[in-house]
Formats: sequence, C-alpha cells, structure tokens
Amino acid sequence: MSRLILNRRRLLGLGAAGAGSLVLAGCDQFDFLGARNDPVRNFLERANQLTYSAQRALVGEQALAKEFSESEIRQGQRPNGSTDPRNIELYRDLEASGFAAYKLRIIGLVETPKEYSLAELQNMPARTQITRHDCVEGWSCIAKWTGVPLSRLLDEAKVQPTAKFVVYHCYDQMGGGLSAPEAYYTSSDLIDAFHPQTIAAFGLNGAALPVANGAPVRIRIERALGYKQPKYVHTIELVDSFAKFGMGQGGYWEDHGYDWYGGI
Ligand SMILES: Nc1nc2c(c(=O)[nH]1)N[C@H]1C(S)=C(S)[C@@H](COP(=O)(O)O)O[C@H]1N2
Ligand SMILES: [Mo]
Repeated sequence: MSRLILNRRRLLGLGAAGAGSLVLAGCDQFDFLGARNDPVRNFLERANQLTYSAQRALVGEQALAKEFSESEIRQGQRPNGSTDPRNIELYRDLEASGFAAYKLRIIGLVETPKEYSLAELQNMPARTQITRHDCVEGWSCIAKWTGVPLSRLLDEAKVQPTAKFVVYHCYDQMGGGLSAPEAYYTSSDLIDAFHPQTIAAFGLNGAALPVANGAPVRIRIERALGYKQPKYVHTIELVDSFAKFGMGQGGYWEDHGYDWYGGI
C-alpha cells in the first residue's frame, strides 16, 4: 500500500493530477486500486488523460501482470476483431500449407535483421503464462499463452541505441467498403517489448494458436489492453518514430483515436 501511495505522490508531482482529477477526486487509494481492475473504466477515465510518463510512474517498469491458475480458465479465448484473414492471398497460402513458409521478421533499427520460421520459434525456450485479456469493448478472458520471450528475439537482432519503439505489423486488413483497407498494426515502447511476460505466442490453452486468435504468431503484451495484442504478426520493426505508418499514431486503433499506451 505504501508503494501505491508513493506512486500517487509521484504522479501528482508529475503534474498529471489536473487531467486525472476525474479519477483522483473523491476516491481514496483503495478506490483507485479498484479502478485498475475495471478495464473499461480504466480506459475511459484514465488512458487518454494521464500522460505516458505518469502512467509509467504509476505502473512501474518491471511490474508483472497478474497470472492465474488453470482452474480460472473458464472458456476459450473469445475471438475479436479480425478473426479470419484468409481473404488476404498471402495469408491464405501460408495457412493452407500449415504455415510451413511463415517467417517472423525483425527489422529496422537492429544490427542484424532476423527471420524465424514457426518451427524455429517452437524450438526455442518458451514461456507459458495464464493471464487476463481485457478488451475496451467491455469483456475479459483468462487464457494460457505459450511463446518465445520477445526479449530473446530482440537480443539476437541487437537493438540499436537509436530505437525508441517497436512496431508490430500484421497480415490482416481493417476497413474496406467505402474506406481503403488498412493493415492492422500496433506498437509498444522498449520497456513493454523487453518485459519478461511479453512473448511471441504460438500456443493458446495448450494447443496451436488458432486462426481466429492470430495464427501462427501473435504478440502478448500482458499489461496492455486487447488492441495492443497484435494477431497474425509477420514483421517486428524497431523505429524511432511512427510518422511513416498509417496516420502516424502508432497503430490501427491508435490512428482511429485510441490511446497509444493502452496500459492496464
Ligand atoms: N491483427 C490484429 N490484431 C488484433 C486485432 C485485429 O483486428 N487484428 N484486434 C485486437 C483486439 S481489439 C482484441 S480485443 C484482440 C482480440 O484477440 P482474440 O481474438 O485472441 O480474443 O486482438 C487484438 N489484436
Ligand atoms: Mo479489443
């Protein structure tokens, strides 16, 4: 509890209290803790009001997301957003061949660009974690994710000192109809990318990751909201700016008004 109070003081010290007064006014630290358990309230009241640095001060760099037990997995991971990108020819062909030709690429501001087949990823030391996925649409799901720590892949590629962010590029496209289709992408800072629970996941609830949930590989960033959990990832790009992607806000949903940090 003392740690939380200290962090609140730091938050106030950072001058974010004005913007965050909706949350802070009239609620003691227990209410404030409670708010962290409600992703929707969290998102609406906090995410777009506190600055990134204030959220970072509050959450802490190394804080782990809560992990759950097997008995707390109540149902399969509810598919949401894109659930079948087989309208994209490249993806359809990969899926038809069991992802034999799939490569996960690490590019951009790295010393050694890398690519990994699915089999190579599956043969690396893996981490399994049971965590809760919180979608801003107002639902949560506890699921078991298995994958390679992203830190390992980034270490192998050797991130250059000028890199500031990690962009995750996906096969699926959003929109269409009247608006031009836009490839789904999102991004994180390096703290989240190197976080011990951030994995390139190829397993879900003890089986291969299904198409509906992002096969063959999706990234799990466990302290972020659902839209920061990119599915169908083909390329991980180290950058110092988002300017050249989409509308420059660091992600498909971020380009459409969602908070960039999306932390919980
Ligand atoms: N490539 C891609 N990743 C995505 C999305 C998407 O539409 N395309 N939707 C996001 C949102 S809003 C949520 S809640 C989760 C849903 O993941 P799930 O289908 O495994 O539940 O994926 C996120 N990642
Ligand atoms: Mo979501």
